Amino acid sequence: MAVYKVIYQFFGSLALRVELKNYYTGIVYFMIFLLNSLPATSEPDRITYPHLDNFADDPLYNTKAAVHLSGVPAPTLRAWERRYGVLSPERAGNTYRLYSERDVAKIRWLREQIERGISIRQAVALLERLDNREHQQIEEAEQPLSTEKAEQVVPSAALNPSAVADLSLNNLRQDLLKAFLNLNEEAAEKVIAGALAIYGVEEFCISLLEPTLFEIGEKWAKDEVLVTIEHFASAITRSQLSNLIRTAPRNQEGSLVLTGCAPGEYHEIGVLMITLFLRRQGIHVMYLGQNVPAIDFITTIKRLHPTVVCLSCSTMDSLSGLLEVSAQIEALPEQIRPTFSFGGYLFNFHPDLAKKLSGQYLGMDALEATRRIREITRRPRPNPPNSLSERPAY
Ligand code: B12
Repeated sequence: MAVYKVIYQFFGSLALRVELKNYYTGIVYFMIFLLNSLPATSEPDRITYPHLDNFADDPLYNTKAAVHLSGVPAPTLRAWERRYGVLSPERAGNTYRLYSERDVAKIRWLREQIERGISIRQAVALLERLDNREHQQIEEAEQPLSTEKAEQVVPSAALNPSAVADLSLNNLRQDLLKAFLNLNEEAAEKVIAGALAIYGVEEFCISLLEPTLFEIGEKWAKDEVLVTIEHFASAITRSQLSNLIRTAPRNQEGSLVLTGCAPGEYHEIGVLMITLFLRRQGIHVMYLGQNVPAIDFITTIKRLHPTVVCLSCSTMDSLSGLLEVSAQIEALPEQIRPTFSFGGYLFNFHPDLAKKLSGQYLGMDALEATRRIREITRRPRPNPPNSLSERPAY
């Protein structure tokens, strides 16, 4: 790039000197300028083993010092110790934690991985793998980031000592609720990033997002908050889930599961969670969106031959839409008829309704639904359609 700059400056000054005002020459200079501003192609991002054996293992630093040296706040360190067993600082006199140089190197390495978009769970697993390799004395202990199916998370606020004090789920729920009620996007994203640095994706969804939205819904129903707050909270949640779905490893083979909302249904966050969990389990899944008309479900089923169709229904008003899809699926030839399955907020409060519907009720939450769908996809299909292997590309 520097070469272009020199050429550009040289010709630029030459052009000035001879007062060359030719239009086409100007374009050539402009293109050189554009080339100059192109980003340099970079090497694939590499993850390097921290060579922990090079660091002393003697217990030296108290928590305050370890926080200072690593830039990772104390609650995050304790959570990494408790949940992932990745740190085991000695206890001085059975009370204070003492971290070694090696611990600090490890913490810094984990911090770097999270900052580049890997979840804490994956970073810990990767460290273990690299550690094992190192100890088996296999030479190649480095690998490109692109081969890791990295979960993209927002660079974490949990790594900012001043940003997060208490990372218990209870506290995170309160902080997230507060951020939503204050329409504070930055604060909400900090809480979310903090939670994702510590908790697994499933726990993050079920134990943080779901109860917080429930709380918002209760406040909305009691007229304590405006609908704008509800929209704001669901927009942020939706975008986080979409991000996690987009960056989860995508399997394009095997039994296909179509997920979506019944005709007339706009509550999609629960079924987005199911989509995410299925994708994270390596299941071929495609989300079709909110308020999908029955006829469009049927056309798509005929085209893609899914094994399972999973629909969400949260309100009584969309129950008729759900029934319509169910009836139309029932009428399909057996060869292409997928298992029709359903669930949603409505059935959590009216379980008897679920018994009256034909199709498979998948249970009260996204984890249970994921387990049951997984079971269905593992069963052999009675009469697989001939064209299954010729499923069109999409
Ligand atoms: C966000 C929200 C909206 C957003 C949805 C945005 C979006 N993109 O999804 C919008 C603004 C569109 C909306 C609209 C309405 N909403 Co609303 N909404 C909510 C709110 C606050 C959160 C819902 C949510 O996403 N929760 C988080 C998810 C994760 O929880 P969940 O949906 O319960 O899902 C879990 C389980 O139910 C289950 N599950 C969910 N789907 C599925 C599917 C399957 C297959 C299975 C097995 C399981 C399953 O697993 C999930 C996770 O474990 C709830 C409050 C609440 N109590 O939930 C009200 C709520 C659901 N809404 C309600 C109402 C009344 C409405 C409206 C009628 C308001 C209106 N007058 O316009 C409309 C109806 C729109 C429609 N036709 O669908 C009521 C429903 C009452 C009822 N029982 O009928 C609630 C309960 C609010 C309240 N307290 O009164 N809403």
